[in-house]
Amino acid sequence: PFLENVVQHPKFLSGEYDTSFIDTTPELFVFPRRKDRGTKMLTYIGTVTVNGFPGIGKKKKPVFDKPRLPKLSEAEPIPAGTKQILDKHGPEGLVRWIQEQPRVLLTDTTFRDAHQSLLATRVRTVDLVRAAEPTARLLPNLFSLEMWGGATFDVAYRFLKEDPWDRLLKLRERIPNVLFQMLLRSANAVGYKNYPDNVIREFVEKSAHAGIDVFRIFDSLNWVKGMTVAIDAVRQSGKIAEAAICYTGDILDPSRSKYNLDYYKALAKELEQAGAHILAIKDMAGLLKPQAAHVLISALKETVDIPIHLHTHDTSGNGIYTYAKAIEAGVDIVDVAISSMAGLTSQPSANTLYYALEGTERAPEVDIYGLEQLARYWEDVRKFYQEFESGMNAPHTEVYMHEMPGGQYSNLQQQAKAVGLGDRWDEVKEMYRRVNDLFGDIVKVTPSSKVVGDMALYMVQNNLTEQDIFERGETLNFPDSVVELFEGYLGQPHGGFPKELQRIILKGREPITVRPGELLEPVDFEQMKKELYDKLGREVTDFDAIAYALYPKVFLEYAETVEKYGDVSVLDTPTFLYGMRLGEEIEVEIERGKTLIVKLVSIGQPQADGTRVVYFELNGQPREVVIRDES
Ligand code: 3PY
Ligand code: ZN
Repeated sequence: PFLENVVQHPKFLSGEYDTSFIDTTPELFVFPRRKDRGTKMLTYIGTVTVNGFPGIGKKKKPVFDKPRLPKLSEAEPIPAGTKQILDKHGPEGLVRWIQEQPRVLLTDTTFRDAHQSLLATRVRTVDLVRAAEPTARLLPNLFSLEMWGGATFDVAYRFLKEDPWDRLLKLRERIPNVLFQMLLRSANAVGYKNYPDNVIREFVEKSAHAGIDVFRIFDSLNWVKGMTVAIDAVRQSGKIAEAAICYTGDILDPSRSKYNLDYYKALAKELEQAGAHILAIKDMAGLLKPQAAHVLISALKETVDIPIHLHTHDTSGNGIYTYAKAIEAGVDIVDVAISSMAGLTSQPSANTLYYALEGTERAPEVDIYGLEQLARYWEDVRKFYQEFESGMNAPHTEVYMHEMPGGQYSNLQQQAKAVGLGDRWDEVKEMYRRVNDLFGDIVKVTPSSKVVGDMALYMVQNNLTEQDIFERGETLNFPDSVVELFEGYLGQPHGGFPKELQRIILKGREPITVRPGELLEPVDFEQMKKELYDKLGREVTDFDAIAYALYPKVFLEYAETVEKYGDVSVLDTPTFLYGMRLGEEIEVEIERGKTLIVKLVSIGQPQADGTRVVYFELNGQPREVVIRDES
């Protein structure tokens, strides 16, 4: 207030006062922070040590080995790669280059889908950043690195308390040679509902600017109309629009005729006409069997002129065989993960595919020694996240029955436990399939898969059958997500909604049939930034504004955590997840060249007010913080 009075004084404004002291004694204007970074960080460490981490609870911190990082000479320049081809020759030039390659190309998903599918998306930026330069040096021949989008954006803010944009920028700085790829849920962006068109455009533009080159765009009902805004925005940004068909059903099963070969061929043609540079087949659950892969890829190669990129999950254990058949049929690019982060609900292993194709004409150009070195690093890092493993430890052919996407399996299992259905998990899986049939056999991928999951939980929890839904549906309170789906807010499924069920669920309300984005008011980003500035009391970036537009509540909670604990992304993962052991000493590099040494000395007894004093040493000086004991 004092300063405000001064700067608004007429004499100050007219320049009558001598203000040269501002320049000569700048230290007068350095104000102490409300709470210093060291104290905030100790408060975080103390809190996790005393109360545990969400999803892990309070567990004694295990002793982990230091991850084995490949030792590489930094004197050599990083080899050029696909990024240079795109930057020099543009999307069309890159597409021509893909078509000239006799060998199959690889996308490495270790930085995104692999950990989304195996470790509930929990891998943190520090662990990715450490692997970044070694990946750029050891795997320069990759087509792309899938490293962003899908659930990583939301989980970064929600659970990891870090900024996904910061991840993108840091990785880009260290990996200048390989294309960066993200998964974009069309009108749902990286969220779970439809957003206004201008939010999608803004998101694409800023992501492209920050470093994304290839956008894999899919719609959770394979509704092309819902994908056009995103495809156009990517084309406008000068980047690669990879439009995806989500694969469901079984083209070789005559009893599943809804999604037959003609369906996929027509869709492929439509996406090519909508402007796709590349066509992706997104087999999110791993349902594409080897012979079907051969039939599908052969047919699509004849249908479209653009390259084809195949994505699968190895849940059934058939992944490598499926890829071998697809590669035989001429697929251009396949998605793999580094072996120690591959298999099961993740992608098939890059290392395994290398050996499967060794000596053949289409064998990928990849350094197996590089893959093995990176596998050691990921084997060690994966242990940090052991509490987030799904517990699936063998091939799971039941996926052909329930058709659950790789990324959903462990999530739904957690959801089931949370509502007390942990011991009825087999029933939930069966019900998931029955709900699919009830809904008219729909594509199941985020967010439509979540709706099927919500309905399955709801039916098991309330002991409902299909017959109950039809007989007593009017009196039932369906989950919100189910109502939204049937209202048309996720778009339109192939063949339409089952009419009678729709009538029951909507209880007389009219569904929409247009693109939801046409009905939503555009977001006024300037106004939103002002609003956020008032809420946060700090400068608001374009990145913050987009995140806030996508998930206001999650973003504000993230901002609150940063205010309270500072930037926790700088902590090593074991400390972030488990806190510290008594007597342990760690180093935290809070910014380049500035390191804090933290030692946990002791934890005091609980006080009458429910708090404990936690005693640390920070750079050798005693420091204590008071932590509320939640137990
Ligand atoms: C996502 O949307 O996050 C997916 O990975 C879908 O498969
Ligand atoms: Zn996937």
